[in-house]
Amino acid sequence: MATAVVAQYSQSDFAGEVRAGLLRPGQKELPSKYLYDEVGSALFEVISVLPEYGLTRADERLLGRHAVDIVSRLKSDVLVAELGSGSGRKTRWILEALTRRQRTTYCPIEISPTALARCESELGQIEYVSIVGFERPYLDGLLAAASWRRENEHLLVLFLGSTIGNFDRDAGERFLAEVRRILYPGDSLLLGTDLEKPLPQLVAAYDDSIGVTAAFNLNLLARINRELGADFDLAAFRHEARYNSAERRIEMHLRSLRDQSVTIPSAGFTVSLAKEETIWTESSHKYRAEEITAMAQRAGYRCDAQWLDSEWPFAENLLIAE
Ligand code: AVI
Repeated sequence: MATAVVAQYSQSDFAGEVRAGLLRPGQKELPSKYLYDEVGSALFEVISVLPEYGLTRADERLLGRHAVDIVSRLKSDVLVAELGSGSGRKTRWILEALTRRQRTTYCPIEISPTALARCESELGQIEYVSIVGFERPYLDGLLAAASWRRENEHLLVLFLGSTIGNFDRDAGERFLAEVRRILYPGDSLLLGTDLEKPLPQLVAAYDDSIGVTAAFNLNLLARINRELGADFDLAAFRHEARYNSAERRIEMHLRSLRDQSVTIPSAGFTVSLAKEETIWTESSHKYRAEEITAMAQRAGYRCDAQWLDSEWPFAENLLIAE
């Protein structure tokens, strides 16, 4: 695999965002993108096979069942770019369906070098597929991948796994519009979205019985200890997953079990936490199928087709740039 450019979050970006999030007035926050260091990405892989977390299996099932139909709806000659490729396992279905009709260039866009390497070992063996990886944030990487397209080649952007749900609803729509600005009319975006489901099922998915999601969440504090020299006592925090019904999202928090103060030398500050105070680390918005069609339209797409999973409410949406 050719890897085009290296650009990870710098330690000073990390320190600055940790400082801003923990010193902000009111609810303390940490950006969810920092959950995914090497340990966090490995824990997320485990989450994706937990019995309580049906999201990844639903995404894979839909792609496995409908890849041929999805690909048949695309204009011919397609360059595939994937935002946040992860391990690339789900993408195999789409690439295999495409290679029945064309040689395919696949551009995974990933901030994590480990995930890019895993993606290459997972997908690099598919005949007629060439991989060009971009180790960059999504939109930078997409711009770079778009510049690889040949004349008459259409772009198929994959944004799977309901990562859109980790954006606030408005920010998600703005993001779709920004992706649209990089596309030409007729290009497409395959968007995976987790749908609303009964509360017990939803909460269990983010608070599993063997504590993997708790470890995933707490690893963010452990990462700050490792990389910024902080002294978070992990035993003094508890993972919490709660459903915010007004916003229709699961929120992950870390609850402080006592009054405490934590020093983060590389970010140059000390923060006090009261007993029961929480640090908000992630939101996972849940959608309604018709809401996605409307949101896509406002962002400059037409929803060509939607495939829904019957076991775990989840939608695969094929959006065409207008
Ligand atoms: C990556 N993303 C779609 C996951 C989700 O379901 O929001 C992240 C996750 N957080 C806890 N469990 C899974």
